[in-house]
Amino acid sequence: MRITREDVVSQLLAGASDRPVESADVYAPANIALCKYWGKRCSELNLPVTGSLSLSLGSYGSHLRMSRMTEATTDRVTHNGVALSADTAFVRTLTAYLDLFRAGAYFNIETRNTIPTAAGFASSASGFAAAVRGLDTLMGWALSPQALSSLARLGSGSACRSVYDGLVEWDVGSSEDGMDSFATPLRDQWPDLRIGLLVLTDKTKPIGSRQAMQHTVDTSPLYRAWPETVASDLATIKAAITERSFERLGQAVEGNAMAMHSTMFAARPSVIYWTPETVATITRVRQLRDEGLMVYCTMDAGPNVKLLFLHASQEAIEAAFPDVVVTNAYNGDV
Ligand code: 2P0
Repeated sequence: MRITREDVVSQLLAGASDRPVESADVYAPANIALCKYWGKRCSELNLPVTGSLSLSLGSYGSHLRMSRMTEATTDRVTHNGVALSADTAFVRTLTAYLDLFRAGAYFNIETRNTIPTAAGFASSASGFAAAVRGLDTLMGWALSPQALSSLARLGSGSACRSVYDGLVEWDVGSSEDGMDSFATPLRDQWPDLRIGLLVLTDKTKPIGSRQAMQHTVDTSPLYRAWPETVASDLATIKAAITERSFERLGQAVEGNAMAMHSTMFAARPSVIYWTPETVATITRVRQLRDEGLMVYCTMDAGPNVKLLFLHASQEAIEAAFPDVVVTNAYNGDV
């Protein structure tokens, strides 16, 4: 029998306390995967083909205020101060997710992103992690971080990692209901790690990540090599973190992003997020490395490049990329 999101929600909420409050005001950071989540074994539950590992972006993420409306007949969603129409993709996905929890009520939701949204950095990760935190506070469930992570995954896979600050690993799990597929913070943290965001374009993406991911799994002959690549990269990345070997970390992180994009290039038809600016930035990063600056890059389902470096290199990075937005996962409590 096929397991539905409703089945999983009722399992996760069984035994939760029920002390609703008037409104909730919460925050969740965005995250950048150092080892990527790319491909699902179950799209209903957002269960991944492989594990993944990310670094949260500290104060760059989603603030969310949420309350229940008794008289309303639809949810009301405001994003960065603008009321969103019910037929935008974001509201449709969010509303379908809230259907899992509404028990007859509709929600008034105000979100505000601190990450540059127009530049395509706004992942669904911080939005869904904040929505889950909002629901937990509003309904007074007092769920465990593990349950919050699992609920966030049902909204968007990468959101399960945005429940935490710092370095976070999402376990692939093996059970059919996904109860063993949730994220936890790594025991080893690395406070000197920094992610730099580079805004290369504000054009909308040619294809959304959810669709691109499925298309790659379905059609790319290179996807067969992906699980093995991740197994090796995840092990290297975790070992490099434990050993504090930045070079080893950076090589595996950059290689993992390149391998993910290679699966997309080989999809039929090809998924190409890269623009000439993407290639120029990658080239510049290599040049800087040749000159002795320890900086690596990673790319997600979009044209923008994210830089990985250590705090000690921040000044040099800012000199080389005057527009870089430097994020620090360790602003918050890790
Ligand atoms: C990641 N990405 O690990 C990878 C790398 C994009 C490239 O997670 O369908 O929005 O909601 O589970 O989480 C983007 O995919 O996909 C993503 P769904 P999601 O960060």
